[in-house]
This record gives sequence, structure tokens and C-alpha cells, in this order.
Amino acid sequence: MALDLDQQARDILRKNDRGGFTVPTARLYPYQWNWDSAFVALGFATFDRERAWRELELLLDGQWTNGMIPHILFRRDDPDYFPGPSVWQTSGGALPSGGISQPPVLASVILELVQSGNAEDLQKAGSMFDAVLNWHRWFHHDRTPDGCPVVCTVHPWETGRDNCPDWELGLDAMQVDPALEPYTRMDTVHADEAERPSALQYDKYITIVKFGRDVGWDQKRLTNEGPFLMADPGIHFILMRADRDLLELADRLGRHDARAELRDFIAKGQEGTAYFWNENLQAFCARDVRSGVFSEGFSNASALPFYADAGTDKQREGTLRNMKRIAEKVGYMVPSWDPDAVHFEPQRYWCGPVWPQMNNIISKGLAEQRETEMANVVRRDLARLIEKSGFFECFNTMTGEGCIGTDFSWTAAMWLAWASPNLEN
Ligand code: 2M8
Repeated sequence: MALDLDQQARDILRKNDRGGFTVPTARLYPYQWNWDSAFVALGFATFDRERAWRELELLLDGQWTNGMIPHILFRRDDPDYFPGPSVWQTSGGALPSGGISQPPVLASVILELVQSGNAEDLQKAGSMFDAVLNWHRWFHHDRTPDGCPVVCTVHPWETGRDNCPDWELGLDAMQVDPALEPYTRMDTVHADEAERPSALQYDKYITIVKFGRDVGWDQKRLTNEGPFLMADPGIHFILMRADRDLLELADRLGRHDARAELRDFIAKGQEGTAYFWNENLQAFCARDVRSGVFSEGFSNASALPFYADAGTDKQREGTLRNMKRIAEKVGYMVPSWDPDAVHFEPQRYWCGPVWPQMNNIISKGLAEQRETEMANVVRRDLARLIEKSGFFECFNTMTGEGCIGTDFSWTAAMWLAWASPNLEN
């Protein structure tokens, strides 16, 4: 059966290939997404390394001159997706794109390809090094509000955890722009409404896009003056890890010129980690930057300090205690939202379901920090989910039923690169 699933996973990646880049799934997401592509490269690398690098090269084609790598690249307009290029109206790079970014897993994926590869892989990594460094610079400068100790986010979509209840704080603090033009959502045409964000959430998402457009996508202004400003432990820990991995790449490539700057980024991350610690919950949580208020639930991003090698012993113990509490309540780890918190919905997108790529980085971090038992649970649960339901976008954390998109690229990639039991042979 695992062999069949390996074959199915390869077929999904081939089927979602649009000529060098991969769509997350047909129809619902018809473009190239940033962190999806990075995870997908790990899947391709298990059977076609050339193609894995190609995915990343095409992602870099969309980089803006200010260093940002956008969350979506619109190579052509597709009426199946809203909001498309005519809504974003960006001109920061060579391709039409979104005007925000996504969690920067790219450097870590490149390092993984180098670690499992040869001189040719190192050469490819070398050709991408400056582009990735410029992206990290963009996070540390343009996405760090004046006077704030941490990298922040201006849109729930930038965190990749779109409608996680974490973002309610920031969304509650903003108004829908009364001048918002009427629009038609396409996601609810392709997927069950009960599994997608609400209408009010969508109005606010589009309000932020309108603000970005109105300031000509000036990223500093979007960060300092935009309607939404929160700090995300997901982006924080992923960037910390990626800064470290980029430093390791710099060493392997002999790029000593970049070391001091990367060390500064890492030090900023280490100092900023305390900002996310919610004493009440004994967990790293999202925060509304303007009010300082913490989100009061344990998300799957709260489980990432191990991946970033961050936090004190006490903070890691608190994190693990929360994970054990949650493991007793759900059928499958790691839910995207806390089953003991308000707004938990086991089937609704980022309000509860298990996400394959998040399980991957959570488990990787736990294993590296010798938290073997929990690392194995997180990996085994994703394998069980795929064996039970197939290659869905995400899974109901209680029942294991698949949710939203089918034949999903990052699910196939995570199976091939990490969860398939065949990898243990
Ligand atoms: C979801 O996000 C997009 C917007 O970027 C959407 O709902 O339209 C998220 O799950 C995000 O993390 C993911 O990268 C994207 C494509 O899989 O879908």
C-alpha cells in the first residue's frame, strides 16, 4: 500500500506541474505559491532533482527588486481564483504577483537539497544565495515596524495560516473599508463554505489588499501604517531557522562576506523570541503589535521553537506540556488551533485541521532536539491521515477526514520526502 501511495504521490506532483512550477491543486489554487513550491521541491528531489531546482528557480523569477518573494506568482490570469492579478495590481518584480510574502522556508529547503546532494547541488545553491539573502533582508527591514523588536506581518495570508483564530485580534482592530468594491469569491465555488474563511474575514483580507494598492505597495508604509499588524510565531521561528540555515550555506559556499549580517539577524531572532511568550498559556503565541495583546490559544506555529532551536528550557517544557494536553483531545496531531480555545473547528481550514507541511517542520525540530516520542507521533499521524484519506490539503484533526483540496502537492511532497514508511527501509 505504501508503494502505491508513493506512486500516487509522484503522479500528483507530475499532474500539478505547469511547466517547471507546480500548482498546489488544480482549480482552487491555479498559480505558483511561495512556501508550497519550497515544500514541493523536497518531494520532487526524491525522484527528479533537476525538477526540484527548477521549481525554486521559477519561484525566484517572481522576486521583487526590493528583495521580497511574493506569496503568489500570477503567470497568467485565471478566472478560477480570487483575488487575481487585477486586484493586487503590483509591479514590484518581473511577474504580476501578490503584494505580500509567505513564511520563508526556502533557505532551509535549499540547505536540505545541498545536504542530500553533490557538488552540482551546491553550485545551484550558490546561484540562489544572494536572492535568498535579499529576501531575508527584506523581512528584517521592511517587515520590521519602526521601533519593534521582531519581524511582523501585515496580512493573515502572509503567515500562510490564513484564518487561524490567532488573527482575530488584528482583524477585530480594523474596519472593512467602506469603499471596497463588490467582489465574487471563487474559493467557495470550489470548496465547501464550512471549511473556508467567513465572509467578514474575506472583506478584511481584501481591505488590506486595497490599502497596499492605495500606497503603491510601499512595503514600509504597509508595515507601519497598514490596517493589520501582528507578530506571528510561525514566521518568527521559520525565519530564525532559515537565517541559521543560510549561514550554514554561506559557510559551505565560502560566502564569508554574509556571515556578520546573518549572525545579526539570528541574534535579533534570539532576543525577539521572548516577545512571543504568553506566560498565561505557557506557550509562544501570536500578538497584536499595536495593543500588545496575546492570542490565547496554542496553534501549530506555537510548536515550532524546537525547529528554530529557540526558547529556554522552561519555555520548551511548557510547549511540550501543551502538545501533550492537546494530543489527548484530538485524533491526529498537530491541530492548527487549540481544541480548548474559542473558535476551534476541526474541519475549518486553519481553525483546527492538521497541515502536512507544518507537521513536517514541527517533527523535524522535535527530532533534532531529541524529543523523539512527540516527533514520532507527529510524523506517524500524518502518515496515518494520508493512508486513511489520501492526499488532501489538510485533515480534520478529530476524524481524520480529508478537507478542501484533493491531490494536493505539498501533501504528496511531504509523503515522498518524509512521511512514507518506505523511507524507513
Ligand atoms: C492558502 O492560502 C491562499 C492565500 O494565499 C488562499 O486561501 O487563497 C493557505 O493555506 C496557504 O498557506 C497556502 O500557501 C495556499 C496554497 O496552498 O493556500
